[in-house]
Order: sequence, then C-alpha cells, then structure tokens
Amino acid sequence: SAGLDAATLDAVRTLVDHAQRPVVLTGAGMSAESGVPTFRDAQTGLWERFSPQELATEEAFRADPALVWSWYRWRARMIRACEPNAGHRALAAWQRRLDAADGTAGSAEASLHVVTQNVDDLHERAGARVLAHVHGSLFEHRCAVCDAPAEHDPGVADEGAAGSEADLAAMLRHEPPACPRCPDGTLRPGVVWFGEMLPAGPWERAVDAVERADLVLVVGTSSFVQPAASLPLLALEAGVPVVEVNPERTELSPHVTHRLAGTAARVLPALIG
Ligand code: BJW
Ligand code: ZN
Repeated sequence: SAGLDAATLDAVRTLVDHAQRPVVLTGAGMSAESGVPTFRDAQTGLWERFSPQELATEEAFRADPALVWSWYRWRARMIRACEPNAGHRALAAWQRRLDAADGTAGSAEASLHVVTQNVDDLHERAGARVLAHVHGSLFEHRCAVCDAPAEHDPGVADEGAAGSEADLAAMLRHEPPACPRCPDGTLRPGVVWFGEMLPAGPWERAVDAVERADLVLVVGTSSFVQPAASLPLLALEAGVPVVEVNPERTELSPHVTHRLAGTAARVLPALIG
C-alpha cells in the first residue's frame, strides 16, 4: 500500500531477524481485522450509542450496573465469535521461532514478550503467550466490593446472533451476578477502567520487558491512553529501537525509529514470514 515503502520494510526486517529480546506492544488495531471494533475510530451505531469512553468507568458501573455488565458480556460474546488474524498468527510464529532458537520454550524467560492493552484473548488463541494484559481481560471477573475472583464463568445471554445489535438489545439489562464471598457485592469485569490503577504485576513486567528489549514493535494503538502510551518512550530512552505499525499517524509517530504505514494483518506476516 502507499506509505509502506520497501526500504523501510527491509530495514525493519533486518531488525526483526537480529532481535533476541523483542517486545510487541499491541492495541485495538491488532484485532481490527478479526472484526473487533477499535475504541476511537469512527464506529457503527452501537458504538456511537454506547461509547467506550462513557461506559468504561467505575461511575458508569455504579450508576447503571446492568447496562455496563451487559455491555461487557455482549463484547465477550462478540469476541468469542471472532478469530485471530494473520498478524496474531505471525507474532505467535515469531515467538515459537525464538523459543526454539534459545531453548526457553514455555518458560518465563521467553525471548519474545507480548504486552497488550487488549482485553480480548486473540493472541492466546493464535498460540502466543502474553506477558501482560495491562488493561485486564474480558474473561476474568471479580467482586466490585471485596475483589474476590469469580468462581465460574458468569456466562452470556444467547439470544440473537453473537455481536449483533439485536443480540445486544436482547441481552441488555442483565444484572451482574452476586459475589461468591461477601453479602452485598456483585461481580464486575476484570478490566481497567479510566481513573483506575493498572494491575501492578502486569505493569511491572511490561516496564521491565521494554527496558530490557532490543526491539519494540508498537502495533495498532493510538498511543493516547496513559500510562500504556509511555512504554515505547521508556524504550526509546533506554536506546531501544521502536517500530510503529499503524495505517494512521499517532502521537508516537514523530518519535519512532521506523514507521510502517499498514495494517497488522498485512505488515506483521511480511516482517516475520
Ligand atoms: C490499526 C488497524 C489495523 C486500526 N492494523 N492498526 C485527563 C483526565 C482524566 C484522566 C486522564 C487525563 N489524562 C490522563 C488521564 C489518565 C487516563 C488517560 O490516559 N486518559 C486519556 C483518555 C487521556 N488513564 C487512566 O485513567 C489509566 N489509569 C491511570 O492513569 O491510573 C492512574 C490514575 C489513578 C487515578 C486517577 C488518575 C490517574 C487507566 C486507563 C484504562 C484504559 N481502559 C480502556 C478500557 C478497557 C476496558 C474495555 O475494553 O472496555 O482500555 S480505554 C481503551 O483505550 C482500552 C484500550 O486498551 C485503550 C487504548 O486504546 P487503543 O488500543 O490505543 O485503541 P484506539 O481505538 O485508541 O486506537 C486504535 C489504533 O489502531 C488507531 O491508531 C488506528 O489507526 C489503529 N488501527 N486498524 C493496525 N488493521
Ligand atoms: Zn465480594
């Protein structure tokens, strides 16, 4: 495509071929070609009616728990109906290749680290291990009052086609289930809302990996939401080359070592294949 120039692609391929400790930071654009809507791009009706910026907050959950709970269950169900794309598969293949090369397969010393802002499970379903879900997961739940983890998958309503507008309309207004431990609590999704701290373990693992990396790829994020957007800047401060893969320019673009203006499912297989 226009903007994906051969010289840059060659330069990045060389970095990829030599990387021993690459870190790949992913955002919503990573899953766009799997059919998962991003947060800030122009959206279809549903996402205009129920904007993530308005619903992804603790205030929204307190004001209308059923709406927020149902919206998350609807998204979980939509994502179950999506499949990993060629970009997810290329990253998993690169991780396997590096594992095989240095004998760390399956261990905590894995040589390719995936750090994702995404709450979906498409990296895992493509066969990659994820070092850190810094914004949590749609498939974990805990009590909003006492933090007790959910004992069972709370399930999703199954009316209508998964992810469709009819499906959302049918399942809206399901109350969140009661906490398994405390008397008054209800479950909430295990995601990080605006104004909440990132989970300490995943955040520390992400910072550590980025500072020790020899190459950082930033794929499909607007680099708008803090503190995740600061991770590539930490890498640059540590002298690590940073490559951005995104069809659009972002706030990070002026700072990166190389920019590949293309989509995740097109560019990543071309780099790694
Ligand atoms: C493609 C593509 C293709 C398309 N291939 N690419 C001022 C006021 C209030 C708060 C703040 C403030 N300034 C800073 C803050 C803090 C706030 C923040 O950053 N806000 C910004 C809006 C300014 N951050 C926080 O609150 C964080 N916590 C925190 O700071 O704690 C300390 C603190 C405590 C108490 C008080 C204050 C501070 C928490 C942030 C949590 C973010 N949570 C969400 C929701 C998760 C749950 C859910 O899914 O519902 O995480 S928001 C949403 O944004 C989600 C995402 O992970 C995150 C990032 O989005 P992402 O991935 O970048 O997606 P998009 O849509 O933005 O971009 C997609 C990109 O893909 C685009 O660039 C496309 O071009 C590209 N693309 N197709 C490749 N095929
Ligand atoms: Zn509880």
